[in-house]
Order: sequence, then structure tokens, then C-alpha cells
Amino acid sequence: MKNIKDRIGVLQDDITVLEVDAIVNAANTSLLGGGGVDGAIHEAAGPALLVECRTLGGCPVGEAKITKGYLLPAKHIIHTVGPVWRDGEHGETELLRNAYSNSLKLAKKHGIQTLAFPNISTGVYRFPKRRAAKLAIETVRTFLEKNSTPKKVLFVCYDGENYGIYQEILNANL
Ligand code: AR6
Repeated sequence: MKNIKDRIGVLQDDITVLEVDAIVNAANTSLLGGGGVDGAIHEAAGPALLVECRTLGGCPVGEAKITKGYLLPAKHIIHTVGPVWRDGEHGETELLRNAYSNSLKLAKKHGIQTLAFPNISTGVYRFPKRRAAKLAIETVRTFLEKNSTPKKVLFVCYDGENYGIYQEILNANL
């Protein structure tokens, strides 16, 4: 198996354009759409996505559910819900870790080999970016060390600040 460094990538892009087996959506518990990356994914995937999402019965914070990708180049969408940042004393760290690890488990279960994550919770949910990036990288690395699927995980940053943080941490730690 390739080493972990070769199995983790970072790029600055719009996640909806990626040709991967699955992209992850930073959704809310209703799974019925919203703003940010969630809005962009629903817009690019088309209205059939919402029809499937209505059958899922929502998703608790930290858990994940899968749908087809519809009009996206990605075959599947893994919808997860990150925590809203309050003060760090309300289980935010554990819940964000769960959002990443449950997305990875679901990807493995469905044989997804290439998986792209947005920077979950770091937009309107206000999770501190550096803290979220460290947690995301650590959770993905730990999972990949123990599992051969997915083969490759991409961290897709939209804003330059997150992109800089991810590059810095990955260059320092890997
Ligand atoms: N591709 C990749 N990343 C993106 C894109 C895109 N097209 N658009 C935004 N981002 P947010 P949250 C980045 O607010 O904080 C929604 O309304 C953005 O720069 O989308 O988890 C949901 O329905 C940021 O780094 O998600 C929920 O109600 C990251 O995606 C709520 O927002 C996450 O920002 C979830 O909040």
C-alpha cells in the first residue's frame, strides 16, 4: 500500500467540479439543503438530490448518510453534519471528529476509493479553522493507517485561509 502521505491531498477548488467517487457535503440535520457548500452541491447536483434527501429522515450531528451524485461528476455524495461552534465546551471536538470518521466508514462500506472533504463546520458553523484542520487531518490519517479504502482522500479548500492552513500542517506533519 502507498504511504499515507501519497494518500492525502489538498487543493483549492470548488468541490462540486471534482471527478471523484464521492464528495462530502457539510449539511445540516434536516439534509434538505442550505447555503455554503451545501447550497452549491444541491445546485450542481440538480433537484433529484433533494427528492432522495427527503427520504433519509435527516441526520444527527456527527453522523453521515449517502446519496447518488446525480448531475455532479462525483458518483456519490456523503452528507454529514458538523457541530456549530459555541465555546469548545459542548462536545464540538468529538462531534467534528465523528463527522469525519463516520464519513470515512461509510465511504469504506460503499467501496469508495477517492473521497473529497470540504472544511466541515468552518463556515457559518464558525469552528476555528486551524483547530478544525488539525482534527480533520489527524482523523483521516488515523483512518487511512488502518484501512486501505478509500485509497485517496482530498481536502478541498474554498478559501485561501483554509488552504494555507492545510498546506502548512500537511507539510509539517507528513
Ligand atoms: N466547494 C468547497 N468548499 C466550499 C464551497 C464549495 N463550492 N462553498 C463553500 N465552501 P459552510 P458549515 C467552504 O458554511 O460551516 C449550510 O447552510 C467554505 O469556505 O458551507 O459546516 C448547511 O446547510 C467553508 O470553508 O458549512 C448548514 O446549515 C466550508 O465550505 C451549514 O451551512 C464550510 O462552510 C453548515 O455550516
